[in-house]
Amino acid sequence: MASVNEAVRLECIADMLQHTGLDRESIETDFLRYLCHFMGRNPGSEDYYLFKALSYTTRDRLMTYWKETWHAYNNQNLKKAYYLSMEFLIGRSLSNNLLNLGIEHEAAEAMHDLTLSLEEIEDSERDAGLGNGGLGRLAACFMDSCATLQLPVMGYGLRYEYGMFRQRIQNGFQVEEPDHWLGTGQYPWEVMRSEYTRVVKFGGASRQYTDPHSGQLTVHWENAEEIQAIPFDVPIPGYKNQTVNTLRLWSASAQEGFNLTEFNAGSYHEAIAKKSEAENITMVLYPNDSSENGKELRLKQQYFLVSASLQDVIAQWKKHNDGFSRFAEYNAFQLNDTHPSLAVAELMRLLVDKEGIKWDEAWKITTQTMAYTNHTLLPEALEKWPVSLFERLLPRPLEIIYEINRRFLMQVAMKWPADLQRQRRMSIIDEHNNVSMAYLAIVGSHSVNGVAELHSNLLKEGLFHDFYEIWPEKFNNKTNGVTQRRWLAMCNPELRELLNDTIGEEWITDLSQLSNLKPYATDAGFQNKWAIVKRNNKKRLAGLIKKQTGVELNVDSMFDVQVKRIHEYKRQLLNVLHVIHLYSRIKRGDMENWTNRSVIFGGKAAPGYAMAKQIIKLINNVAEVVNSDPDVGDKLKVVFFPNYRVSAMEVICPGTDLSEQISTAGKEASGTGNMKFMMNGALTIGTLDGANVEIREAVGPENFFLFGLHTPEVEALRPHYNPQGYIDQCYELQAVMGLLESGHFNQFEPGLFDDIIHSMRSPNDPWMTLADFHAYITEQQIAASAYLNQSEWIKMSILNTACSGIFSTDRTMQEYNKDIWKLTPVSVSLEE
Ligand code: 26W
Repeated sequence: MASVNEAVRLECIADMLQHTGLDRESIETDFLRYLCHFMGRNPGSEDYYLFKALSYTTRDRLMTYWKETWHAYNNQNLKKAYYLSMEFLIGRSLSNNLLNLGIEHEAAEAMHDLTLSLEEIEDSERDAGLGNGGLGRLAACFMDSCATLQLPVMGYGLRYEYGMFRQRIQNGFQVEEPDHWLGTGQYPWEVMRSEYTRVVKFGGASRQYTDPHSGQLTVHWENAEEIQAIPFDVPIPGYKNQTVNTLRLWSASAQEGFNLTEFNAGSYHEAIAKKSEAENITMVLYPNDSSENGKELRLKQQYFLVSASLQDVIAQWKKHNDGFSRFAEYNAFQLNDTHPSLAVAELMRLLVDKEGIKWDEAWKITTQTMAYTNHTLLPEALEKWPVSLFERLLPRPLEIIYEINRRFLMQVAMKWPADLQRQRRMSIIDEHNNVSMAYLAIVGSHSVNGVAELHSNLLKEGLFHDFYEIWPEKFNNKTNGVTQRRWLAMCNPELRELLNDTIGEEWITDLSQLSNLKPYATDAGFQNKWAIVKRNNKKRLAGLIKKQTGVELNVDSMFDVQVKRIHEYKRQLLNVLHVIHLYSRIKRGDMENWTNRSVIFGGKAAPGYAMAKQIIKLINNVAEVVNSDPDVGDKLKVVFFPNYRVSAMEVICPGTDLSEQISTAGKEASGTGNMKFMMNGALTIGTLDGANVEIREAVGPENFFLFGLHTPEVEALRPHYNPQGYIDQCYELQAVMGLLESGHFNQFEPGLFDDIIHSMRSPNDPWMTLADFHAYITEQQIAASAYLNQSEWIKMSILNTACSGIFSTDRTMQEYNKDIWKLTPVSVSLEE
């Protein structure tokens, strides 16, 4: 690469800045230039073109800062962190980038001058749905916070051609449709960087040989298939701070001249088929958030991400450094769950095989740089890969895992001599010849964290107890958060203005400032303003629901919302039982202390998760019966919001009164939807699970609707759980089960809900839905009565927002940084 002198570089920056003014006129000029010159359209053309033109205009304004940030990070010896994640659930970027650049108003005015609506243009952006749920969205919030905190953190992920499937509801059933989110064109935010292409190997065999000159024993990974990883960079702007961090997404591509021999031998067809097989690696996101074990392509994706990213970091390192003795001082890797935990073996391979570093030295570097975050307690979600699959795809990394395990088990034996049981329990390779990715991650990392207090404690006491006993110092907690830029400032503009007028704007970068709202909680004038904002947000949500489902909601009813992946442990079923209970009350005329409600569900079921799909069907059937019953009218409405996604949540959480967080205690690692709702002034009805515990602590028990068994009670009950006993004791539950079992909600679809009914009636029901039913409907009635006293409710709503300050990912990232990464913030300033 040609080296450019510093004066020229600075001149170039000055020039760029001059041509990308942040004022309305400059935005308008550039927008028109893109629209008319670059794309050959005009302001009357389809929203898609308008969106692209405005996105390019915005990206241009990020570009100077982006270059400068890159320059600042790479021209200094400073420590950097890399967030390795199979998922980044980014959602839309236009409105977010305008907000963080501080040019929302200017852009809106520029569009207005052209008689266009910024809101409509923003609305035409497709979600980048490169994630399943909480774990992927958390990664996206982390990226936003790191940029705002000016932390030198880079994200590494995969550029899936197809993101999370689109969910259509047909006759009440979920139907999955492919989400070709890139469309026919390009994602306007990304920049392809082919100069940083890396090569990733699969298959072949590992051979040892002795270097004839040095006599050194080395290992070669031979006859492997080689696949190119091409990086696409997405800018991640901080909030009004001139920092733009990078999310680098890898796309798989067959090498140029791929299989030329086969090609030349006349096997044209086979050669091309192999090419598309290579490119399959980043074709589609696995739409499953609990198990995808044993799927060859998934393991390939994981290794592809890890190998390309580590090679990238090492290549960057070698540009500025000789040798690896200080590598661990300057680099940190955070593993987002076990999905990228092959990084442990891959870093060892690169250091030992490629860089010629001795095992012990390489192991020190690896364990000092790697840190692992666990996001789930569900045993079925713990990744295990058959050794046979490794032998076929990743022969050399497998050898390295064997060696890691051998040395590790020696350590175990040393600590607990003759405890063979324990050695067997802790082995990275289990008795069924599966590689336990969690154990590999723990052994190879210096930090292991859970994502809420309760969850981190349960890891130490349960799942990872043996490991905690060897290395108590590794274990720590980092309670999740959400970014208030997207989840309050951007998605709730009316509340943002009210907050700004009341307590100033500082909360946007320091969420603890929200506590200054507390004195206003009982101020009648402020309560009034608060109520108006909430009502407007409910109108907006009702409008969207009407458009999507045709169901009309009464905005004065309580908006009771449960949106998240459909999973038995999250207990959407318990919520449905409550709905049926309310319906049954209406039918029998039991209307004492009644509160009108609109119950809103949303969420995707993994395509292969039959029970979750049945739950969706049940919700839709119950909705059908309830919404069409003239006895019910406005008293109760039920909707299933189709295709729940990031951009939907941006409308849903501001318009919610009651947030449902009702998982079986001990099962939800943290939850982050719970935090978005709280921040936007919803009250929570929930179990003592995940971060609910901390939410309740923060807001005070009097402002939280708690119910249900606690974790130890759940575990104590499990061996003698008797669902029939709960039915016998509770006439409301008898009524509900009576309706369900009589087929009232599946009159023309006999037997449809039998599996659901059996699962709830089973003494082995792991989620113990019926055990919490009575407590749940009791607490729901308390919430309903509370809603009748609007001034009290609004007070609690204000307090929920006021106490949500700790649930910012700014706080979370500061904790990761202080305890794990230890990076120094870098300020990027273009003023001089
Ligand atoms: C395909 C295998 C697999 C297994 C687990 C894919 C994805 C997972 C994730 C662990 C699922 C997930 O998203 N977990 C959620 O992570 C959030 C962020 O920490 C937490 O808030 C949620 O409680 C947790 O369920």
